[in-house]
Amino acid sequence: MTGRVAAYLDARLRRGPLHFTLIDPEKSDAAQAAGLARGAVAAGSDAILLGGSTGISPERMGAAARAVRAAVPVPAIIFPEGPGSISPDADALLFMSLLNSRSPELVIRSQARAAEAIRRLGIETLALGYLVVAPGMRVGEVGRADLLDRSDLAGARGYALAAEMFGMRFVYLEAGSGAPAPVPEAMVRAVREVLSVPLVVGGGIRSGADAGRILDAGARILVTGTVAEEHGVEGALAEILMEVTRRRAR
Ligand code: 1GP
Repeated sequence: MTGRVAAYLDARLRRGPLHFTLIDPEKSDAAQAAGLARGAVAAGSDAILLGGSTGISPERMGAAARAVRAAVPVPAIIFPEGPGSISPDADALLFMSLLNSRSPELVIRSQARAAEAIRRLGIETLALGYLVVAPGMRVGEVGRADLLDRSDLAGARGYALAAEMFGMRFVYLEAGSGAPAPVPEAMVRAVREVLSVPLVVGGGIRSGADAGRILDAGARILVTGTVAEEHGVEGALAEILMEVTRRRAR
Protein backbone atom coordinates (compact mmCIF):
# COMPACT_ATOMS: atom_id res chain seq x y z
CA MET A 1 0.00 0.00 0.00
CA THR A 2 1.53 3.28 -1.07
CA GLY A 3 0.23 6.55 0.29
CA ARG A 4 0.26 9.90 -1.43
CA VAL A 5 3.45 11.17 0.21
CA ALA A 6 5.31 7.88 -0.36
CA ALA A 7 4.34 8.02 -4.04
CA TYR A 8 5.53 11.64 -4.28
CA LEU A 9 8.88 10.76 -2.69
CA ASP A 10 9.34 7.66 -4.88
CA ALA A 11 8.67 9.70 -8.02
CA ARG A 12 11.09 12.45 -6.97
CA LEU A 13 13.78 9.97 -5.95
CA ARG A 14 13.73 8.52 -9.45
CA ARG A 15 15.12 11.88 -10.67
CA GLY A 16 17.90 12.11 -8.09
CA PRO A 17 18.62 13.01 -4.48
CA LEU A 18 16.26 14.98 -2.28
CA HIS A 19 16.54 17.50 0.52
CA PHE A 20 14.26 17.85 3.54
CA THR A 21 14.20 21.01 5.65
CA LEU A 22 13.73 20.35 9.36
CA ILE A 23 11.81 23.00 11.27
CA ASP A 24 11.34 22.82 15.04
CA PRO A 25 7.89 24.16 15.97
CA GLU A 26 9.19 24.87 19.48
CA LYS A 27 11.79 27.30 18.11
CA SER A 28 9.74 28.77 15.26
CA ASP A 29 6.10 29.80 15.63
CA ALA A 30 3.64 28.98 12.85
CA ALA A 31 4.32 32.17 10.87
CA GLN A 32 8.09 31.73 11.13
CA ALA A 33 7.79 28.07 10.13
CA ALA A 34 5.76 29.07 7.07
CA GLY A 35 8.36 31.71 6.14
CA LEU A 36 11.27 29.27 6.47
CA ALA A 37 9.39 26.63 4.48
CA ARG A 38 8.61 29.09 1.69
CA GLY A 39 12.25 30.10 1.33
CA ALA A 40 13.55 26.54 1.51
CA VAL A 41 11.10 25.22 -1.08
CA ALA A 42 11.79 28.13 -3.43
CA ALA A 43 15.49 27.14 -3.21
CA GLY A 44 14.70 23.49 -4.08
CA SER A 45 13.86 21.64 -0.85
CA ASP A 46 11.49 18.69 -1.42
CA ALA A 47 9.65 18.35 1.90
CA ILE A 48 9.37 19.97 5.29
CA LEU A 49 10.02 17.88 8.39
CA LEU A 50 8.43 19.19 11.57
CA GLY A 51 10.09 18.09 14.78
CA GLY A 52 12.58 18.65 17.56
CA SER A 53 13.93 16.66 20.46
CA THR A 54 11.98 18.28 23.28
CA GLY A 55 8.26 18.06 24.02
CA ILE A 56 6.22 19.61 21.23
CA SER A 57 2.51 19.75 21.99
CA PRO A 58 0.01 18.44 19.42
CA GLU A 59 -1.45 21.99 19.26
CA ARG A 60 1.88 23.58 18.39
CA MET A 61 2.63 20.80 15.89
CA GLY A 62 -0.83 21.18 14.34
CA ALA A 63 -0.48 24.95 13.97
CA ALA A 64 2.94 24.58 12.33
CA ALA A 65 1.68 21.84 9.99
CA ARG A 66 -1.33 23.90 8.88
CA ALA A 67 0.80 27.00 8.30
CA VAL A 68 3.43 25.09 6.31
CA ARG A 69 0.82 23.29 4.21
CA ALA A 70 -0.83 26.57 3.37
CA ALA A 71 2.54 28.12 2.44
CA VAL A 72 4.20 25.48 0.23
CA PRO A 73 3.19 22.78 -2.26
CA VAL A 74 5.47 20.06 -0.80
CA PRO A 75 4.54 17.63 2.00
CA ALA A 76 4.74 18.60 5.67
CA ILE A 77 5.94 15.46 7.46
CA ILE A 78 6.07 14.98 11.23
CA PHE A 79 9.43 13.86 12.59
CA PRO A 80 8.11 12.84 16.03
CA GLU A 81 10.02 12.96 19.29
CA GLY A 82 7.23 11.00 20.92
CA PRO A 83 3.52 10.25 20.65
CA GLY A 84 2.70 13.75 22.01
CA SER A 85 3.82 15.45 18.80
CA ILE A 86 1.48 13.56 16.48
CA SER A 87 -1.11 15.68 14.67
CA PRO A 88 -3.55 14.84 11.86
CA ASP A 89 -2.82 18.21 10.24
CA ALA A 90 0.41 17.08 8.57
CA ASP A 91 0.60 15.14 5.28
CA ALA A 92 2.45 12.19 6.80
CA LEU A 93 4.35 10.93 9.81
CA LEU A 94 7.77 9.29 9.99
CA PHE A 95 6.82 6.09 11.79
CA MET A 96 10.23 5.45 13.19
CA SER A 97 12.06 3.14 15.50
CA LEU A 98 15.20 4.42 17.22
CA LEU A 99 17.04 1.22 16.40
CA ASN A 100 19.99 1.71 18.72
CA SER A 101 18.14 3.06 21.75
CA ARG A 102 18.73 1.28 25.06
CA SER A 103 15.09 1.96 25.84
CA PRO A 104 12.46 -0.42 24.40
CA GLU A 105 10.10 2.55 24.75
CA LEU A 106 11.76 4.24 21.77
CA VAL A 107 12.41 1.08 19.80
CA ILE A 108 8.81 -0.16 19.78
CA ARG A 109 6.65 0.46 22.88
CA SER A 110 5.53 4.04 22.28
CA GLN A 111 4.86 3.17 18.62
CA ALA A 112 2.69 0.25 19.77
CA ARG A 113 0.74 2.57 22.07
CA ALA A 114 0.22 5.15 19.30
CA ALA A 115 -0.49 2.79 16.39
CA GLU A 116 -4.26 2.52 16.74
CA ALA A 117 -4.74 6.25 17.17
CA ILE A 118 -2.58 6.94 14.12
CA ARG A 119 -4.65 4.51 12.06
CA ARG A 120 -7.88 6.06 13.33
CA LEU A 121 -6.70 9.56 12.44
CA GLY A 122 -5.85 8.32 8.95
CA ILE A 123 -2.31 9.72 9.00
CA GLU A 124 -0.01 8.35 6.30
CA THR A 125 2.98 6.62 7.89
CA LEU A 126 6.46 6.31 6.39
CA ALA A 127 8.30 3.47 8.14
CA LEU A 128 11.84 4.47 8.99
CA GLY A 129 14.75 2.93 10.86
CA TYR A 130 16.58 5.67 12.78
CA LEU A 131 20.17 5.14 13.78
CA VAL A 132 22.02 7.64 15.96
CA VAL A 133 25.74 7.97 15.25
CA ALA A 134 28.22 9.69 17.61
CA PRO A 135 28.17 12.41 18.81
CA GLY A 136 24.36 12.12 18.68
CA MET A 137 23.86 15.47 20.46
CA ARG A 138 20.52 16.02 22.19
CA VAL A 139 18.67 13.24 20.36
CA GLY A 140 21.37 10.81 21.46
CA GLU A 141 20.71 11.76 25.11
CA VAL A 142 16.94 11.99 24.98
CA GLY A 143 16.79 8.84 22.89
CA ARG A 144 19.09 6.97 25.30
CA ALA A 145 21.06 5.89 22.26
CA ASP A 146 23.78 3.32 22.45
CA LEU A 147 25.66 5.64 20.08
CA LEU A 148 27.12 4.04 17.01
CA ASP A 149 30.85 4.70 16.94
CA ARG A 150 31.86 6.77 13.90
CA SER A 151 34.26 4.02 12.78
CA ASP A 152 31.81 1.12 13.28
CA LEU A 153 30.97 0.53 9.63
CA ALA A 154 29.94 -3.11 10.09
CA GLY A 155 27.61 -2.09 12.92
CA ALA A 156 25.98 0.58 10.75
CA ARG A 157 25.56 -1.85 7.86
CA GLY A 158 24.00 -4.45 10.16
CA TYR A 159 21.42 -2.07 11.64
CA ALA A 160 20.55 -0.61 8.25
CA LEU A 161 20.10 -3.96 6.60
CA ALA A 162 18.07 -5.29 9.53
CA ALA A 163 15.74 -2.28 9.18
CA GLU A 164 15.32 -3.00 5.48
CA MET A 165 14.66 -6.68 6.20
CA PHE A 166 11.97 -5.63 8.68
CA GLY A 167 10.29 -3.84 5.78
CA MET A 168 11.16 -0.27 6.72
CA ARG A 169 11.00 2.09 3.75
CA PHE A 170 13.87 4.39 4.76
CA VAL A 171 17.00 4.24 6.90
CA TYR A 172 18.19 7.47 8.56
CA LEU A 173 21.78 7.95 9.77
CA GLU A 174 21.66 10.79 12.31
CA ALA A 175 24.71 12.54 13.80
CA GLY A 176 22.43 14.79 15.89
CA SER A 177 21.16 18.29 15.25
CA GLY A 178 24.02 20.77 15.56
CA ALA A 179 26.70 18.04 15.43
CA PRO A 180 30.17 19.50 14.80
CA ALA A 181 30.61 17.15 11.83
CA PRO A 182 28.14 15.10 9.79
CA VAL A 183 28.02 11.29 9.63
CA PRO A 184 31.36 10.16 8.11
CA GLU A 185 31.34 9.59 4.36
CA ALA A 186 32.88 6.15 4.88
CA MET A 187 29.83 5.14 6.92
CA VAL A 188 27.41 6.50 4.32
CA ARG A 189 29.29 4.59 1.62
CA ALA A 190 29.42 1.36 3.65
CA VAL A 191 25.68 1.44 4.34
CA ARG A 192 24.76 2.38 0.80
CA GLU A 193 26.68 -0.64 -0.50
CA VAL A 194 24.25 -3.03 1.18
CA LEU A 195 21.03 -1.01 1.30
CA SER A 196 18.28 -0.93 -1.34
CA VAL A 197 15.86 1.48 0.36
CA PRO A 198 16.68 5.21 0.36
CA LEU A 199 19.35 6.30 2.83
CA VAL A 200 18.60 9.52 4.69
CA VAL A 201 21.50 11.42 6.30
CA GLY A 202 21.29 14.35 8.69
CA GLY A 203 22.94 16.19 11.54
CA GLY A 204 25.80 18.68 11.18
CA ILE A 205 25.51 19.30 7.43
CA ARG A 206 26.48 22.97 7.20
CA SER A 207 27.95 23.66 3.78
CA GLY A 208 27.72 22.78 0.13
CA ALA A 209 30.99 20.87 0.51
CA ASP A 210 29.53 18.70 3.33
CA ALA A 211 26.43 18.04 1.24
CA GLY A 212 28.44 17.16 -1.88
CA ARG A 213 30.60 14.65 -0.01
CA ILE A 214 27.63 12.91 1.60
CA LEU A 215 25.68 12.78 -1.66
CA ASP A 216 28.69 11.37 -3.51
CA ALA A 217 29.02 8.72 -0.80
CA GLY A 218 25.46 7.58 -1.59
CA ALA A 219 22.92 9.46 0.54
CA ARG A 220 19.57 9.76 -1.25
CA ILE A 221 17.97 12.30 1.09
CA LEU A 222 19.74 15.03 3.08
CA VAL A 223 18.14 16.62 6.12
CA THR A 224 19.24 20.01 7.43
CA GLY A 225 17.76 22.10 10.19
CA THR A 226 20.30 24.34 11.91
CA VAL A 227 21.65 26.15 8.82
CA ALA A 228 18.27 27.67 7.97
CA GLU A 229 17.40 28.39 11.62
CA GLU A 230 20.67 30.25 12.10
CA HIS A 231 21.21 31.92 8.75
CA GLY A 232 17.89 31.77 6.92
CA VAL A 233 17.65 30.32 3.46
CA GLU A 234 20.42 32.39 1.89
CA GLY A 235 24.03 31.27 2.14
CA ALA A 236 24.70 27.76 3.38
CA LEU A 237 21.23 26.31 2.71
CA ALA A 238 21.27 27.69 -0.84
CA GLU A 239 24.72 26.11 -1.38
CA ILE A 240 23.52 22.76 0.00
CA LEU A 241 20.48 22.85 -2.26
CA MET A 242 22.67 23.64 -5.28
CA GLU A 243 24.61 20.42 -4.60
CA VAL A 244 21.38 18.43 -4.36
CA THR A 245 19.63 19.91 -7.38
CA ARG A 246 22.63 19.69 -9.69
CA ARG A 247 22.68 15.91 -9.18
CA ARG A 248 19.11 15.61 -10.46
CA ALA A 249 18.11 14.49 -13.92
CA ARG A 250 16.39 17.22 -15.90
C1 1GP B 1 18.45 16.61 13.09
O1 1GP B 1 19.43 15.65 11.20
C2 1GP B 1 18.70 16.73 11.62
O2 1GP B 1 17.56 15.61 13.34
C3 1GP B 1 19.26 18.07 11.25
O3 1GP B 1 20.47 18.41 11.90
O4 1GP B 1 20.18 20.74 12.67
O5 1GP B 1 22.47 19.79 12.35
O6 1GP B 1 21.04 20.32 10.39
P1 1GP B 1 21.07 19.90 11.81
